Amino acid sequence: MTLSGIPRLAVDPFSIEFFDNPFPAHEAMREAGPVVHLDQWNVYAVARYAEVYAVLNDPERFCSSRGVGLSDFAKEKPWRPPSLILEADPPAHTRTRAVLNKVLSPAVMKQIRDGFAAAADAKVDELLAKGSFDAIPDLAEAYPLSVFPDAVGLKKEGREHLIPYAGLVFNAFGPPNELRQAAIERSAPHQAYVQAQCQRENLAPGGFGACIHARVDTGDITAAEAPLLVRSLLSAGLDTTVYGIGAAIYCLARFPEQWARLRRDLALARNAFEEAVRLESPVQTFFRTTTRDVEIGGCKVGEGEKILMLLAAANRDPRRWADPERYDITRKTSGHVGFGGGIHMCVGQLVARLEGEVMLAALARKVAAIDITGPVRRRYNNTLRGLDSLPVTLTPA
Ligand code: OVV
Repeated sequence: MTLSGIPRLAVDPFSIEFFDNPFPAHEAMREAGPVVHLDQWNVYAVARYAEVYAVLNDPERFCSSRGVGLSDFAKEKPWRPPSLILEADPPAHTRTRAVLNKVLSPAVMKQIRDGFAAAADAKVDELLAKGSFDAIPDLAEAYPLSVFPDAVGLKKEGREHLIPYAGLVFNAFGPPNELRQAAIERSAPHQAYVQAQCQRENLAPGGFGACIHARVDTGDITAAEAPLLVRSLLSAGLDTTVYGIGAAIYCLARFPEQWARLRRDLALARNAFEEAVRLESPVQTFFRTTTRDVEIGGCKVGEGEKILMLLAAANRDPRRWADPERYDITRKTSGHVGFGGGIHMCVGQLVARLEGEVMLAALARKVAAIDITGPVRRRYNNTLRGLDSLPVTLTPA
């Protein structure tokens, strides 16, 4: 059956079976056509690189202000007040984006780099002393938790809410399945924590949070907007890097020749992280909503339709990537959509890359081998792909 020539698929990209092995379904969606219809949730989807790229780069026809999850804000009340950057279109988006661009700029990265690198070194020394540990809680979570909340300027108390809050935000982009409903049901304490920490008086001077509030004084944003922009950092700035670093460790443990290559040339650390973001795509999907009748890849889609962008499938599209399943730390990774693309492309990408680079460089300098020593367990989320447990043993260099 087709809708004006658009293939209809029964794939549910938010089911446990899909999360356990999304790759055959990614291929089926790419091969079926440039646009497919997913009957389960009554949405269109694009899985090929060319169409994902086209949708990301046409924010006038494919908007974000109606939400970048399944829920259409024109039809349903959002579960929290919309993000002023993620869930906004130009011209509103342009002003808030400029503020976060400055707060997370290359100049700011230069100031925080040595501290982030020293913390990565210290974490690797501590883990080498242990020898065997779980690379998800003890490394992928522990390292970002040791640098990012301090960089934002958060107080010490209550930080245990940060990862559950982010898990909730990314589950909430999905359909009203068990994962989303359970996360929202348990969200009140996490939401209360985040709301309080976004206030100016709770953010240490010099941090990302205080820098956002300082833009109220320059007239770039209002006092009411500042806490919501801090909320974006707490929503998107921690768990994403946890999944990204987890992905990189998982790749380097499974591709020992790439690990050896990295150890021979530490300058590859930044691209080794980038390639893990391409291959694993910690953020698997985002939606857009059509603002008018549109054509994508020769297929007609009406106004007000949700379009699911399968970033992860685009990042392994053989039409775009040679040997797409291979983790190759010397690959030309530019153009991957693991950080999205276009005007909404990850505003925190420099922080993510900094954390990934300094952690992989510290490991490569101090560790001879990373061996997986126990059962690998997946963590299920409607948007994020990553592990819950990765038991490893490190051999010192
Ligand atoms: C990219 C992203 C993910 C989740 C939340 C937000 C952004 C936000 O702006 O709140």
